[in-house]
Amino acid sequence: GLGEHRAKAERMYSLMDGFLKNDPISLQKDILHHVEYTVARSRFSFDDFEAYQALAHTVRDRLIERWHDTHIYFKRTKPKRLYFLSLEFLMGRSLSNSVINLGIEDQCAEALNQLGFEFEVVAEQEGDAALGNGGLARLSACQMDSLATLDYPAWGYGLRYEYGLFRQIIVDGFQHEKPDYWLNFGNPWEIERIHVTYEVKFYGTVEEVEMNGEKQKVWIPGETVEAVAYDNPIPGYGTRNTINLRLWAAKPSSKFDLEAYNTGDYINSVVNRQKAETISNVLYPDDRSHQGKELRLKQQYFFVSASLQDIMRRFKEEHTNFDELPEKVALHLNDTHPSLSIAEVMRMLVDEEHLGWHKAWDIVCKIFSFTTHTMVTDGEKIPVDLLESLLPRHLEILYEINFNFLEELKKRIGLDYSRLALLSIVEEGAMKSIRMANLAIVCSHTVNGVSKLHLERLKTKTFKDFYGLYPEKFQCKTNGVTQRRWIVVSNPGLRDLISKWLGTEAWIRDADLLSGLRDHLDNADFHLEWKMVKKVNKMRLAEYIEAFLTLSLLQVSLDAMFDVQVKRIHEYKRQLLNIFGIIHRYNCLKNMDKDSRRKVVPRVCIIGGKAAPGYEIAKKIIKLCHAVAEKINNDTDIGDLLKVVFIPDYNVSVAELVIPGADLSQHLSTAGNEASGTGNMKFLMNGCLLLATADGSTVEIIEEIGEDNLFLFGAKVHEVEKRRQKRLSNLAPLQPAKVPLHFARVLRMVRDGYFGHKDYFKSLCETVEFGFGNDYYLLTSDFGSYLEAQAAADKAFVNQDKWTRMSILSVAGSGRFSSDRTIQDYAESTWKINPCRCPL
Ligand code: KOT
Repeated sequence: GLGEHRAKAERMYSLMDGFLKNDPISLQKDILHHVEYTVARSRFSFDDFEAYQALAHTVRDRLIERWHDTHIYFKRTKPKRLYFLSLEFLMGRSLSNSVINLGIEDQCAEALNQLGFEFEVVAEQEGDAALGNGGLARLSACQMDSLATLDYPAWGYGLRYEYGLFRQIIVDGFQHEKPDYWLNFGNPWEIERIHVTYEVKFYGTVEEVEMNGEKQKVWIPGETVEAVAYDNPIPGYGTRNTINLRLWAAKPSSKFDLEAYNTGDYINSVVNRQKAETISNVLYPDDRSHQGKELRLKQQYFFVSASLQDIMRRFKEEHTNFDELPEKVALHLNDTHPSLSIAEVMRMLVDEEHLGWHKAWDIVCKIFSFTTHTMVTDGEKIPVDLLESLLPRHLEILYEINFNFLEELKKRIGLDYSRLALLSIVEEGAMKSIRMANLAIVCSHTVNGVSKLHLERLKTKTFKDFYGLYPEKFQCKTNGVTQRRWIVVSNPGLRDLISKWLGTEAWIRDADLLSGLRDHLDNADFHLEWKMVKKVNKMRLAEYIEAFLTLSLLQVSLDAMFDVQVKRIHEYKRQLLNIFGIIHRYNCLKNMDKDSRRKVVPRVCIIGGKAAPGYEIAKKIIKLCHAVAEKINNDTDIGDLLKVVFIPDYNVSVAELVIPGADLSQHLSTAGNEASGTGNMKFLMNGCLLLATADGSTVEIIEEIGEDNLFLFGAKVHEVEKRRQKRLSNLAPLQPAKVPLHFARVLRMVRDGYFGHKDYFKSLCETVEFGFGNDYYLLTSDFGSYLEAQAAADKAFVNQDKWTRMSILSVAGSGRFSSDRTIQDYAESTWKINPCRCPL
């Protein structure tokens, strides 16, 4: 009865009363225990890396405890769960983040201290988990942190790539890629679940069989691979809740072994086993280009199949009737990459659970939501040929979904074949293929954009026709980033300063409180401390630059403005505009007399980012950056007035160092190209001023802090199309007066070999020249406005009082860009899930 139930609950809660203690002595004991028994080193002699491993395992134990408690609690309360499906997560390092979220940083630091170690040094031993490319993947990581912190009953699902995003090394100014074998020294942050495995099937044929007098399709697969779960605990901040990021690794199925006996070809079958593992071997390094490769499709399905088997198993453990699925399960598609899930759920419900097509379809339409991260119309497509051989049953299901969709559509819009062709999930033509975005939109109850501007573009351009059909599906969920990692972990000086002046640490769970900093806007002491924090961060960054780039013996001045552009290299992000601006600045300096030079604000221009290995133009941008740096940095006449630094191998941990040390950051995408941008938010939170176009989420940053507190430039979204037309038409003069003159001069310098490598840079120059690339991203027409914004930044920097006010107002206005706000919005209006807080 009830009493028995209560007694059982009480027993459980008392067991849940964590038994690992968090005082420095207990932590120290555990660290030494792990040095001896996990790392297997003598507790009398171990180095920084071994100290890292031992501390990591000490923290891991505590995470596991909370992880268990959380999951027992979820199992008991059976809330509606969110499953966040993403092929990419850029987690970065875990130690500092975990220790902070567990609230044991001081204790850990003290425990280490007494053993003769320093926490920061130990934390730096950890390598990044880089299982993703860029913005989309880091967003997933920020969102996991918010889901845990806000106590949502959520799970993340992803792939455990053995090789994460390639490491970038620079040789002679050229990018080279090195594999990132990140699991080399073991990974203490994952728990291998050798018993949580599922079979994933590929290839084969579809046959029709009679079952209970009805015809039923069955898929007879040709190949089986096993998926093994690796769990990565995600601790919330200020809560006991610790959720799970479950990543799948491929391993050969025991079915492979059977074949070996059958064919007698032992050696070959062992070699073949190896092939299974290649599925989760390596992350595709292309930021948003889809190549229709079979291995990529295999990865997607492997991920989808394993995750959905796991999700369905859990659902069936807790519930008996599939009608309950929409009340208990929300499946979120992070871009189109996991959208095969739709066909897979249909297959499971129809072929395996025998639900009947219409009933299954009804359920499917209630459980999926979808976020798109791109402005472009030309989205992910899967060639039908590939699907036909790899997933024949799924192809049939996709055809049937499309058939039903088009039939419905005909009833609504009539036989307008050109429109039907546009909306169709199947693209006919030379290369027949499945349009994943169309599939996701048709089957999801919500389609989310990642900024207001992005949503507007989705409605009026990218998915205009779909918006006409389903206006209620389209929603805006402006991105956010977690202030735990982007302030608390990466900028401890600012964290302390904010907490001191707000008189509370509550902003770490409620970023809106940051607006309270405005109360101290004119306080001289506050200003002084604020500037001091920035200075210390600039010192850290300068040390890194000087240590890393010893080859060029570069020294940077702390009085200089640290001007930063770090992100993936893309033409639309216009790193080239930045470099052209630098060359122009150099020209101006060269033409200045001594007197004028004295008034110049010294600059350190920092650029960092990876180019996709096959993206030639992006690679040339990196080389140009180095060529320009070499010329300028070695010009003794220029001295400290201008330095150019390329930071190699930009990743999450480098970002944690660079962002807090930046004075100015650049976000230069041609308006209408960056769906949101999240780097801008990280810089904003760190009191770095933005120099940016009115693109993506920057438009909303302006709403929060006002146009006066950043340096805005360039064509607005509505002007871009006109300017492009103008560039191409013969009627309008191509080169109005003065400003393009500067641009032309800079371009000519690069083209004529002023920075060497004339032939190599030719095709790069052509992207902005007429009759060639036609300057699609409008560098020419934005150049004048860009230089004006740069001049405004110089001017503002001279007035340190004004600059500090702008910096304070940036942080004070950053509350809306916490991923906590984004996640709460998703939870309430898209997923319909409630917090489920594990008792302490
Ligand atoms: C990659 C492949 C296909 C489609 C989209 C992408 C993609 C988009 N990868 N990263 N993004 C970025 O996602 C961020 C988070 O929403 C945005 O802030 C940013 O604007 C996107 O470029």
